[in-house]
Amino acid sequence: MKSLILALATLHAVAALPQVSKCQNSAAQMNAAPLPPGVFIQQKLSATPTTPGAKMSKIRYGPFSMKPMQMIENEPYFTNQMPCQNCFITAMEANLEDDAGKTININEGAWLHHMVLYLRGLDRRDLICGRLTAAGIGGQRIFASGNERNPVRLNTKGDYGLKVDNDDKITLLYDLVNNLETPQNFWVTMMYEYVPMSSPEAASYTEAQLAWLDITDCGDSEAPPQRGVYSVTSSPDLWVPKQDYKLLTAFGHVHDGGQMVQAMAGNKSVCDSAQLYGRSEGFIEPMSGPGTMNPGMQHVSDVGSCVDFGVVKAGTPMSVVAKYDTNKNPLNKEMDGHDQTIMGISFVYVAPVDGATSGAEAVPAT
Ligand SMILES: [Cu+2]
Repeated sequence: MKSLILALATLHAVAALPQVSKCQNSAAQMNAAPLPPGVFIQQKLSATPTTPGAKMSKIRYGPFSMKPMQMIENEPYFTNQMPCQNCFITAMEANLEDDAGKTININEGAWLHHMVLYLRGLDRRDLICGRLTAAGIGGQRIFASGNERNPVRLNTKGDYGLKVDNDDKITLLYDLVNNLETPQNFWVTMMYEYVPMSSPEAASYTEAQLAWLDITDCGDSEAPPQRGVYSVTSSPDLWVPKQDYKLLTAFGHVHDGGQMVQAMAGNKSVCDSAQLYGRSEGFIEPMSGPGTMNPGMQHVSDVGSCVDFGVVKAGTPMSVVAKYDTNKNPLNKEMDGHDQTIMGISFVYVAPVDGATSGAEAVPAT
C-alpha cells in the first residue's frame, strides 16, 4: 500500500513538473559562466522526453530525516520504487529536494554528497567488480552522482539503454550532509527517461552497462586527502574487456580540489572530463548565514561529458587518472575541520560492439 501511495505521489510529481523544471534549467544555464573551450556539458533532463517512444519517471526516495549538523554516510536504502520494469533506461539525473519538492543545495547548507544506484535481481553483477563487497551491497552499479548532479544520457548517438528486467529492484546508497542548525527532511530524487520494452522503438535497443573506473579499483572510492598538485590512479589494468565495446558516454567525479578525470585505454586518455566550480549560485557558499561552513567557497558544479567517443578493443586495459590541484580549488572540510577524503571516478557507459550482452565480466569476489 505504501508503495502504491508513493507511486501515485510520483506520478503526480511528474505531472506537475514541466513549467518549473524548464524555467529552472534555462535560468541556471543563462546565469552560468561560459564553458571552457572543448568542454561539453550534458543537457539537464526536463519533464518531457526527447527520445522517440520514451516516457519520464521522477521518483523521490526518502524522506531522510537529517538532524542539525548531521552527516549520514553510505546508508543503503532498499526500494521497490522503480522507474519502470521491462524497459531500457536512456537518461538519468539525480537531485536533492526538501519536503515541498524544492531543490536544495550547498548555498542552503544541504549536500547530496553522493549517491549510487544498484540494480539488484537475478544475476545482477557489476561489470568490472562482480559481486561488490566494498559498501556491503551486491548488485550492478548503474548510476552515481555527487552534489554536482550531472545528467547522463546513453542514447545521444544510437539506441542504447540500461536494461531493467521484470524482477529487478533498486538499491540506493546515499551520503548526505545537513549543515544547518535545524533538522530537515531530505529527498534524493531521480529523473529517469526510459523506453518500455513493449514499445516498437525498443526493438532497436542494445543493452548498455556502466564500467565504473575508480582510483580505489573495487574499493569504497574514498582515498586519503593530499594537498598540492598531483594525480591519483587506479591499477593500470583495472578492467581488461573480454570483447570490443562501444564507448557511449563518460564523465568524471572528484571531490573539491579535483580538476580533471581521465578514462584511460592503455596509456592514452579516451575521455577528459573537466571539473568546473561554482557556475551557479547553488554551488557557492554565501559569505555568512545558516549552513555556511567555508564563506564564499566554490564547489564542483558541472562536469564535462564525452559522447560517442570510440571503441575499446578486447584486451585493452582500462583505468582512471584523477588530477588534483588544491591551490586552485581547496579540499573540502569535514564538519570537524579535517580535510575531506578525495575521489576519482570515471563513469564509462559501454555496449558490446556485436550487440550481444555480456553480463558481468569479472570473476565474482568470494
Ligand atoms: Cu564522492
